[in-house]
Amino acid sequence: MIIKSRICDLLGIKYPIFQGGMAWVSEANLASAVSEAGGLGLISAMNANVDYVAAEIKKCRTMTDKPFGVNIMLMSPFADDIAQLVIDEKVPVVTTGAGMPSKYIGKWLEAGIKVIPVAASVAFALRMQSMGATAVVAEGAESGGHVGEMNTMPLVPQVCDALSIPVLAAGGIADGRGVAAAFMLGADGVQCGTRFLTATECKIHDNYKNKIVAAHDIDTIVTGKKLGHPVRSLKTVFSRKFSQMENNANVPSEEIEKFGTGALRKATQEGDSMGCYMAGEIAGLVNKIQPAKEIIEEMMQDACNLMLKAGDLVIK
Ligand code: TUI
Repeated sequence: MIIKSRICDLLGIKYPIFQGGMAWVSEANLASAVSEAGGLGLISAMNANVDYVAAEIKKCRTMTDKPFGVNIMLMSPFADDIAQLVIDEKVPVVTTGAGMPSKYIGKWLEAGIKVIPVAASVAFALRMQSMGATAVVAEGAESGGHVGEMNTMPLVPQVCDALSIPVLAAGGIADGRGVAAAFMLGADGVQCGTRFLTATECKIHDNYKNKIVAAHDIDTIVTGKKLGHPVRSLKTVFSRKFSQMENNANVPSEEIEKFGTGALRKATQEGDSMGCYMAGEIAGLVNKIQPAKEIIEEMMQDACNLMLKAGDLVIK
């Protein structure tokens, strides 16, 4: 049993499931494992320079010959250079986050790259479609990391109604139930981040994986609203302190910004208690460490079974 959607044919992938491009998390090892398993693996360009991203692309190609993508975080100081690199390297798919990719889209499409921006509102998604985007990821605020204002349940069907290109749902999806629900909302696939944090091939510190496995439903918090870039992460000593600083009118924004600098790296590389453990609200549901292939096949098989069984609820 398999769910085939438009996005599978468009990208040449087996399963309509993307692994989110997570800063300090999504490198060649994880991305290639996801692509090799039939999903779309993504390398995060995060704030890294061209040399780092070029090396990850090369490494990914030694580990899989299946399609993969690069996620460009548009707040990166190297965004212009990475935008050119993906053209030079003939990367099959580019996703973007945390901003407006308008100035690059035309060049990417001309180079034959499939362009899939992350959108957090209908207006943004429509602009992306009008610029020729191949598809969009509609990401709700249940997601980990940088978040918009809309939640997945209301965002996805509204984006689907407004657009004719494929829509991938993201934010709060980590099992077959989430995948089935996304299709019911009109999506053509899903993007998952948090679930892949505990993939065997994900190279983050064990403390990070263990915190995800141990997390409960109410264990995430959004901080950074005052700074203009809200971020969802696990409640930790770091995030509580960050939140306190934000709620104290006497603490200047520069001091808060400084406190947060390097916190994601500390979490992913060192498992430090003062790290920022970005994670989605669905972390409470993620409770085992397993290979990416198992994650994908489990999610897709469960979704197939649920979608078949759903008809039993309908009385004609
Ligand atoms: O980009 C993400 N998630 C991220 S990026 C990131 S790195 C970071 N680190 C520290 C502080 C801030 C960021 C961690 N997580 N998801 C995709 C996403 N994009 N969510 C929301 C958006 C978005 C926001 C604004 C997309 C477009 C947008 O447009 C603004 C505009 O110009 O209209």
